[in-house]
Amino acid sequence: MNTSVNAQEGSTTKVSSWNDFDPLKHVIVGRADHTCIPPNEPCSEAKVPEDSDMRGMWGPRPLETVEKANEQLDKLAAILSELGVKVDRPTPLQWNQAVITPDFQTGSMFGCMPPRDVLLTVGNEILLAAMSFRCRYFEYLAYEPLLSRYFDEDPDFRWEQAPRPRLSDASYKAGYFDEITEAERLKRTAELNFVTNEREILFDAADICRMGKDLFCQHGLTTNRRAMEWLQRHFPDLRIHAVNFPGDPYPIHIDATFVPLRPGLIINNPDRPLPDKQRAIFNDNDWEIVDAARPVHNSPPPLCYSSVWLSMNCLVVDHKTVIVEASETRQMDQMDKLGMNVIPIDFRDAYPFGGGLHCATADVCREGGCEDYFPKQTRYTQIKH
Ligand code: DAV
Repeated sequence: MNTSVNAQEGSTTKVSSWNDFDPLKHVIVGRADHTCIPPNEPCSEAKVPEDSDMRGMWGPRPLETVEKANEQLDKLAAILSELGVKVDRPTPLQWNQAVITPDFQTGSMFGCMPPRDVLLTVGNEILLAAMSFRCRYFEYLAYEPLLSRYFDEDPDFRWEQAPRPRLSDASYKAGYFDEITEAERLKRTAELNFVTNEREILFDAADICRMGKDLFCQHGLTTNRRAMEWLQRHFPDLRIHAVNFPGDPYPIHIDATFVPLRPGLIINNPDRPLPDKQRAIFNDNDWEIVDAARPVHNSPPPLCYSSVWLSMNCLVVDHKTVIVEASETRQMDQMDKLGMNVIPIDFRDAYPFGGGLHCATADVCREGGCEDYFPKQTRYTQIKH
């Protein structure tokens, strides 16, 4: 362990990652310190299911749960180091502080366990997302020391920030969650009717699935169409696609729904299938979309935002190796059958802090370049026609 850490010291940073499956070289693993359950705000009820134990609660999470989550995050970092992957960690803030801007106030921040939500790595660029949750407005500060270092160490690194949203009440549909039923949620997902409106550019990085020249963006509670337009102008050489998953009553982040394992292969949440028309681009380019295995658990751990489908929120280390949560035996078996070597790791204590193994990491470097995996384009998903 120590030798591999020492061997990494002094190595210069190279920021470069075009997808979620090429051999992983350098990654950020989140930390649970000081994580809070944020107070209600116009969009946060989006994420808290009707029967959740988190309803009406806010404030710092219990210390023993923070310690357990950090143990599992540290273990993930250690395993990645042993695999030869360079690992960096964010610098947590005291998240239990109010956020006050000219446009809004909220009682606390959130945390820095899921770096995937805020950092979008595209080639030699790391783009800080324009997140729609007020409690996450200053989350990027936890990554500033790392980004600053990458900037000094890699002369080609592009450190970018999407337009900062104002997040005033005008950015949200008033009363969107008032007495909303699950059936109504599903109807609205199918109709592309979400809590945010199109007044501002809003997206979470975890809504974007990177596959070389093509970025597939989930239109949902945390990402709007205007963000996709912005991303298309920001990355003029790439193709931005809008996808959505009508079976998801809480469409937040694509990485427990649509997860590529290697070029040509994607696992898709069977409760949230990609609509037929949007499948055309995958079929036309000989990509296989298979139903993910069903989760082992019937419910998420206590005080968790995410669904049981964190089972498929895996971290692909290379085209043949994947890290999966250790209790998710069905998902592990499926990975095995799909020709992947599985590294199991206990991670359920980290789930409540913002997600699974993919959420808990953000790419700095993977081998490989910007491939065109989808030379045959269809009009059904593309933002620019
Ligand atoms: O199924 O709850 C979780 C994704 C977290 N980044 C879900 C999505």
